[in-house]
Amino acid sequence: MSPPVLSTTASPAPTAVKLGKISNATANDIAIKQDWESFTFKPIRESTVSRAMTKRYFADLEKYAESDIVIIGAGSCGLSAAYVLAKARPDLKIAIIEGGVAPGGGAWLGGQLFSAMVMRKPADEFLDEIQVPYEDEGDYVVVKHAALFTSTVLSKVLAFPNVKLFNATTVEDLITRRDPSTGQLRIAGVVTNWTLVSMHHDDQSCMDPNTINAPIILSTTGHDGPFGAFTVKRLVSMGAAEKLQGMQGLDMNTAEDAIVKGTREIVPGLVVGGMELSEFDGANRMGPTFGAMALSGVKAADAVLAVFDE
Ligand code: 48N
Repeated sequence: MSPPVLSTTASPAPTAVKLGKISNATANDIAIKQDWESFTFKPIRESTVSRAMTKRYFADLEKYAESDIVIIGAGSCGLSAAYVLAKARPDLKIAIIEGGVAPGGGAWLGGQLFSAMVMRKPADEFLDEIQVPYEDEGDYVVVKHAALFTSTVLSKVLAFPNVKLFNATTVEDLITRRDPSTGQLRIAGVVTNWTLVSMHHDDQSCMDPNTINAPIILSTTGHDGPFGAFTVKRLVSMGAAEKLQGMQGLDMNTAEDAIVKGTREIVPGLVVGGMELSEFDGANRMGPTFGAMALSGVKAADAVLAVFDE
């Protein structure tokens, strides 16, 4: 594709942005003809922009205060699960809480600084489902850039009308219930705050959190790190789990099967998937292969939906 050629001769006629030949389209099909000399946007008042954003955000906060499903962590596992859940159950309200401004977790690069993403079969079936192209290498496939997978699954998740992503928002605690007769703990929602506030509770006056009630939570907060493995660590600190087994050394073949097979509801109301599970179960890490993240998300969605089938 030849680079766009901007016509440089000033002329009274509209200066057209002439695009080079792009696939079968002609320049006229997609050229944006503007009279750049007299170009101007439609007028707006700053408060209109503010109201356009805040009206929608606070309507979403009100709507998702009672969610059907909360997913903690919009990494490759959480997003894959969100895609399956949103497509399977358009009647359910799904809130995704993501601590970073940018969702996607560790799936923007394939490994170290290398951009290609490897997924072992049968994870190619998920790539087919979300229509991400790849090179077939026999037992595994290669997506030419990890960001192609992550941006594609993210864009499809965000397009579902029953999904709301709350990014730059951190889950800093869990809502819990105790069964009055058995005393069994059940997770019944999440406690959230702006991530910047969550990061600075120790050095600024207390700012209380917000809450979201939901009958089922899927936690996919990744392996240990500044924010990683949040939920399983919180289970331990509240005495709901004895201790974390801790993620083990790298062994691709062992790790990926263990994570997918181990994805499950670990306490009533809480499903854990992805690398967060390796901290809980003591599974190996797999390093730069992502098939287990996608399929752990698919299996997590099954575990979540089972709650609604009960
Ligand atoms: O990408 P991650 O960290 O987690 P997963 O499990 O989706 O994918 C893991 C994968 O990227 C690997 O680690 C690969 C396969 N490597 C394995 C290996 O051997 O090293 O995404 C977790 C997301 C992040 O975006 C965090 O910002 C977010 O969860 N997060 C939270 N969001 C809200 N509240 C929290 N408390 C929280 N903690 C983490």
